Amino acid sequence: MLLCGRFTLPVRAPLVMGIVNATPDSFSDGGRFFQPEAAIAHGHALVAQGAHILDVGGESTRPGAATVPDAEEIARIVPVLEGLRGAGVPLSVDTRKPAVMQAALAAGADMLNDVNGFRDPQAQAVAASHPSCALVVMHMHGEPGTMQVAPPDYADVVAEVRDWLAIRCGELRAAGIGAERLVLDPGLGFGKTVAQNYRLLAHLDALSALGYPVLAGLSRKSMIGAVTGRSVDERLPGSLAGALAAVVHGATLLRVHDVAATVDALAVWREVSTSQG
Ligand code: HH2
Repeated sequence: MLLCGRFTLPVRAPLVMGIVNATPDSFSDGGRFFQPEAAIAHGHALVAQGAHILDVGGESTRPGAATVPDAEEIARIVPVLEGLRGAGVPLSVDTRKPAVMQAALAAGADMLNDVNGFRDPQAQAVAASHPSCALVVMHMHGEPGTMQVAPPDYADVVAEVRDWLAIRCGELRAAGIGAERLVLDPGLGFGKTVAQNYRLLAHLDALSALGYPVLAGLSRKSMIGAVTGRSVDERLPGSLAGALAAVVHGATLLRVHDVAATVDALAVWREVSTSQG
């Protein structure tokens, strides 16, 4: 079970995390849900489509993105969290800033999704000061502004990402955070080449072997475009194939833009897997 603020989630079945980007510039839906009313309506629609968690973000982390001041990011996400508090699912907040995490928890967030992997001691302290929020610990080399300029030449990307995540989890556990609050994420598209992203996707089980649920986020990303030749708004079929591959290889949470289509794909996959034996 995953302790997730007001909720406890089973981590056996694949869980779908629907993306709510309250940003003007996200790579696939920037500007569509920038107004709080639009973001709140989108969040409710994703829950109606079957989302198990909503991930609210106020800063794009696409490659090359500039950082947003804390106050601006807080102003973007808090009204959205308040508007979605009654949606009936856990609310995650996608931020790497301790002050934003603090404000999000005060506004009722159940989960902190840190693309920085809680590297920042202050982010660790915020997480430790809250008794029950879940934490998504994501691997990222460098930071979004520059991460794709020269992705590192990992000797063994799977082992290096796994070991990095294990260190972060060790730090969080040492800060008093229980194992039942942690989720690991390889950070697909964050400072990695296309080949490195696919290698990680094919070896997610190496991360789940650490004993924590694994989240995969590849929806509409350039790793899909690289093999299909499709533009961002044409990447749904490729994203669904990637989502199913992630589940087969050990992911229990999928972070997606297209919730309804992902829920359908998972229903078919689940039927096949329960018909096997
Ligand atoms: N990907 C994005 C943002 N946050 N968080 C986790 N844990 N894992 C991911 O793979 C991940 C993430 C990028 O996608 P999106 O939010 O759609 O775009 P943008 O960062 O441009 O807002």
